[in-house]
Amino acid sequence: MHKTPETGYEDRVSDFLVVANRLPVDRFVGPEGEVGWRRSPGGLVTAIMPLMRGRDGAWIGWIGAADEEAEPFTDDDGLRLVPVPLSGEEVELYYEGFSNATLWPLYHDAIAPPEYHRRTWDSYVRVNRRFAEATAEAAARGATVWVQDYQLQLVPKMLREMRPDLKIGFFLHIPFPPVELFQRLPWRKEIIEGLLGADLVGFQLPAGAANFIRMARRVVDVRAQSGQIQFEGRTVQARAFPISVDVGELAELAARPEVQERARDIRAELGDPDRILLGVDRLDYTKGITQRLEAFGELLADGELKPGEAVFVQIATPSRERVEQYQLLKDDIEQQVGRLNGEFSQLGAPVINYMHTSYDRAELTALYLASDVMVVTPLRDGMNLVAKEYVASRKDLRGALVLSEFAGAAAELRRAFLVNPYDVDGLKRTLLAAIRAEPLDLQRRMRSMRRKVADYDVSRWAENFLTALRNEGAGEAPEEIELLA
Ligand code: GDG
Repeated sequence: MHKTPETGYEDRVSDFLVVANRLPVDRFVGPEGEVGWRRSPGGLVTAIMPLMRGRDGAWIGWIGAADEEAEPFTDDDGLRLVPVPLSGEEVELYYEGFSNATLWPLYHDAIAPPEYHRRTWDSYVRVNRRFAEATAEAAARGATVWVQDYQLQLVPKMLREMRPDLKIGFFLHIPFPPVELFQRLPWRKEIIEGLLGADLVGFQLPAGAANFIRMARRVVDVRAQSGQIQFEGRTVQARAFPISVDVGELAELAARPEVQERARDIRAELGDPDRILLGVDRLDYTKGITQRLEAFGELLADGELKPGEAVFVQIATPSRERVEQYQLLKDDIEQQVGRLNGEFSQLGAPVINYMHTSYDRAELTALYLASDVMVVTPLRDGMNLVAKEYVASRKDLRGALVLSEFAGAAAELRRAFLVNPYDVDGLKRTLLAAIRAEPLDLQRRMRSMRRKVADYDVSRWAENFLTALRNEGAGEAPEEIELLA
């Protein structure tokens, strides 16, 4: 697309653009060798699709395969997809390197040591510029742009320089760390300035917004009051918008007879133990998987739990497999599972069922319904959708949620069995309390948590963010855009 000299951006079509590291589609090759695209399931795309309907929406992102160029295309639902290519080297430096070996651990309390390399940073800058350019190319005059997450923190500033007419929002899905940690980053000023290019910067929790404002005060010359930052003659809002799940979709799945049937089968296949404990996570060191298995193992070793009385099912979805810390963690978990099963299992009845694979939504929902105790013990987590999905699928008011205090979700789900995952004894006590809780107690807790999740689902999250963005002063937006039909 080209800028026509006298009219500006009229030939650029999209007036609402989402910019994320990944496009919400996966490529597949059919039986005849033909290439197609399949919508990848995910809360973000479900939340955003209704807002795209009736508008000229576009999604800008990487197609997930290195060294592949693809032209913009429109999927079966009418969503325009604009692929941003990444070379193999950029996947290694920008994605696995700076995003996942520097920013991810740093923003999660440096649970794993963050690496600082100038080469990966240079690649991060280059790739962020490519995303900004692709967006500037595709956006209509005065369009609204919503940039997602830690891989793209430089895009708001770059985009504003290219296209001051745009309204730019940014949402960070992971925690924004305290000043003491963030200031280690050699490129802290560039990141803060990158984010300040937005009109609205959204965080999961108020603490994230407060950390960001504190850091902005420290590294650049800004004034800030009640979440409003004055920067280079503009106002930037920093606020919390806790993300949620698609409650309707989960309720529908959980009500399907075949899903309920599958839940009963799962229990039978596990040997009908008294209690099934369940963990569902990406295989990531932030999720506290080894901590929860250690506590479970000690309960068996102490004789507090008898083998056959309780079975642990741990799903660990493969993730970032080429990053060293993830390979180490995978080995650790496998060893731990092997050791505990070797020690406590009986023939044909392992105490831990460990699956390093991913399942479809229906199977996941059946697992939620089959389990008695959902164990969510991250050492740090922006929100944790699994906790909210569990609650949204338990219309039967059965089941206990054990939830780390360090998951963003703990701010809302106060009636969960809250726990500090660093405290092994506390974790053991809490697991036991959840295992032994009275049905009436569980019902009361679940009812209260379900109210919270139902009141504020993922569509409300998206609407709230976009309403706040619309009401925020933008660059030179020529007219008010009706975002919410
Ligand atoms: C980041 C932040 C924040 C998992 N296994 C399977 C599967 N899943 C789905 C879950 C859930 C999602 O993946 C995981 O979301 P989480 O929120 O738990 O964790 P992150 O991936 O770390 O997400 C997090 C989130 O962004 C949103 O802002 O909450 O704090 O870290 O939806 O159900 N889905 C399927 N099969 C699986 O095997 N289909």
